[in-house]
Amino acid sequence: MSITELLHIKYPIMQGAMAQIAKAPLVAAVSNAGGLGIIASGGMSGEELRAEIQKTKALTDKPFGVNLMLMMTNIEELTAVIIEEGVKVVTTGAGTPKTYMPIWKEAGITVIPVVPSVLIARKMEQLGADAVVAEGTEAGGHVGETTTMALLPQVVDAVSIPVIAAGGIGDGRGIAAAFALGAQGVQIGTRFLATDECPVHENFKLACLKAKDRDTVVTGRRNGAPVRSIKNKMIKEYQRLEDENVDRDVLEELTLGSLRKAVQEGDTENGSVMAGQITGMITEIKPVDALIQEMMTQATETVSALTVK
Ligand code: TUI
Repeated sequence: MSITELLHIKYPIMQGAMAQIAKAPLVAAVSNAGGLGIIASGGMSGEELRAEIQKTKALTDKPFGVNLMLMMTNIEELTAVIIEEGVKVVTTGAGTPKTYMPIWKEAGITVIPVVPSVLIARKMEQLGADAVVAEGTEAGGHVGETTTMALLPQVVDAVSIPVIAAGGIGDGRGIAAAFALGAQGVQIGTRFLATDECPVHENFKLACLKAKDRDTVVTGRRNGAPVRSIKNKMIKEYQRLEDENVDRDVLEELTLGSLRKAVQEGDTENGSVMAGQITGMITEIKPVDALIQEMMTQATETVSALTVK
């Protein structure tokens, strides 16, 4: 079954679940445009998630999903809300969904874990995942080590479930490249930050427009939670402290509430501006629908340009 059939969507585009950002306005815009919008539940309580699901339902009658960030401790509470509200697609990140998989499958939910390696992709297939998102280190936020270019074909060869590509995809050329490497769909996060409907502070969008190809960095590798974000004052301080080998708590204190600072208050110097490497090629804020149309047209043109005449 193709990914569009599996998810009941028009275009093989999923929206990456960006913590505190991927809420009803963006999720509904992506689903209305023919992709799959995904609510990021990381940091939410059960009732906050329920409210976000209900807001999304009020804005679209198309399918959408919920992402569960597995470093959270309230997954069971969030799962109950997902089942009660009848959400049919769950994606997972930043950990293994092993304990919850039977509950989700029992409830008839399509489960799509995000994976950073072949080993974890294989594990997810064995656990009963319906598809996997293979996410390269070009992505924003919590990342693995392998690039999309190298990871994707290796995951495609290793599993027999559909593979969706993520990390470093920001336009139709990227979509075409992902399909060339065997993906059946793409998940796009960063490019959706710079859209009219994205409910992130304007300064965050402007930081994405301004950033160039080398302006994102990965910090926190030593703590076991590597995160890619746009270099700023806070990140430079973090790197200085990391070089000094300070205690974990000192680093945690620096990053405490930092995502909120950037996303909600627009403090892009002292906050955490998580974004992927493709932020360097974003030049324009546009509506989600126009962006998706443009990307699909460019993807189709890119593929047909390969045809031998
Ligand atoms: O999850 C993401 N990206 C994220 S989550 C996030 S929220 C956050 N906020 C502050 C600090 C840290 C995180 C921001 N960005 N992407 C999916 C992803 N999943 N990348 C890597 C993984 C992953 C890692 C290990 C998936 C499975 C896994 O399994 C470990 C195991 O033991 O099986």
